[in-house]
Amino acid sequence: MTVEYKFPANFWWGSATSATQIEGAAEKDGKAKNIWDYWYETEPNRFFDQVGPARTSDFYQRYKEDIQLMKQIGHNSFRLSISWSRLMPNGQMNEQAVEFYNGVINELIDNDIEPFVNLFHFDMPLAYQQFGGWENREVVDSYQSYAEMCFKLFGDRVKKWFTFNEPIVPVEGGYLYDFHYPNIVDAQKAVQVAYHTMIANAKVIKAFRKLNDPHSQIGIILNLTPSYPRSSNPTDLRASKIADLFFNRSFLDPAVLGEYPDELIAILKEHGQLPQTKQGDKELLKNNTVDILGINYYQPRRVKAKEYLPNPYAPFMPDMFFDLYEMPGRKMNPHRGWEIYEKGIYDILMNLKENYGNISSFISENGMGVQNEERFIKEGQIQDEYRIEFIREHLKWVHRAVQEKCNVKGYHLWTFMDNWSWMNAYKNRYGFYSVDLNTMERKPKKSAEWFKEVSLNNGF
Ligand code: BGP
Repeated sequence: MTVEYKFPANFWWGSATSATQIEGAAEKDGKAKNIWDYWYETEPNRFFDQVGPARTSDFYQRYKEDIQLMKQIGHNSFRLSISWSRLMPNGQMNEQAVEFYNGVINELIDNDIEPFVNLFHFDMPLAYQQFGGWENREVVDSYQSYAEMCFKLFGDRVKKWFTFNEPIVPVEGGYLYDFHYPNIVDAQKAVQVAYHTMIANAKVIKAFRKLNDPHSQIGIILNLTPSYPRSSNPTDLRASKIADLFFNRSFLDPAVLGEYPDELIAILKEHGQLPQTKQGDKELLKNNTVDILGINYYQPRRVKAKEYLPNPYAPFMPDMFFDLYEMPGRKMNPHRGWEIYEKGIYDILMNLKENYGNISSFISENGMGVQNEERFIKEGQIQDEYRIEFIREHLKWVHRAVQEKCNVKGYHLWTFMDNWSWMNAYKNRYGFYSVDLNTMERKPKKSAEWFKEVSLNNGF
């Protein structure tokens, strides 16, 4: 077979998951509640089909079988997250959780799959949220203790660590647009939460560096949404630039460059929205940037200048500076309502090369959520041609970025098996494997078999 799109040696092929979305066992073996357990308990109607995080693919009990399935499709790496509320319920180490995560990590390594471990994937322990979560700077210190505990327990075997997955999402969902707990709308708090998250990132990196393990790396995973203006009209360009500042550079710049963009600070200052800071924060951020960046890419952001003048009395929101724009003829994933624009992944990588020192990166999530995939079963298998095409077309652009010397080292699909997702529960399926929630049976979709070939050939 000729491999037209060949990737560099040792490229990481795998998939990504998160604790709340796959583990199940939400109330088992000493795990404390996180905000998702609590929110579901109090407002089940907000979740698709009223399905909560307790009802998911049960990785907690089936991880050995699942790791065999990863191996069967050629994974050489896999991302999981550790659940803070499982590992340290009530602030103390939970032996049963240690045993579970040790089991998973060892099993992965024994099967030649490198574990990529993320410390925080949207799942704030309820006990800390009751003290304000990331609004409260003391929670940053608790998070640091938890991270240090993880390094101590698993750092002899885990060599790729991540401080956060998509830290902007809890800010948007929890403090601006009402799709994560505590679902309040308050831009000032949103800014503070965003800031504390990056302080937490820097503090944990600082603690990590003290371990002085030359074989380990630490990074952050950001959802980057390249911002494209409707036209080259200066007002559209300006609107697009501001959207980029709010939704990409607010995390990308402090994580990689160690400082916030001046333009972002100027806007927040002008509107009285600067966060509270402490002496020494600037140096902390500057001296503790990431080794590696995970890029989650699903969709671009199309932006135009505001149609109408914003109400001068309305509270501050990022959207007062731009409107979103539906580009005519754009390709859509109608299930999730997200635009599919494959070249976006290349634009992100080129931007990192040109403006962020070509930091070492990998595609940590990319994927296509589809409803009712049973419709596509033929001869007992889900024929998810659309997913194969989705991955292939994105990979072509990643390949081109590699040719142009972008420092990108791998591709992980979201996700390994169909799983529970935040408010959407089981609505959109993303996995290489389908999961029957009644029998818990896993079955490979066509994309799993295709991806196996890609991984084994290191290209396609
Ligand atoms: C990312 C998250 C994942 C996952 C994915 C798909 O933002 O990191 O946790 O859920 O998006 O999105 P959704 O499940 O909302 O369709």
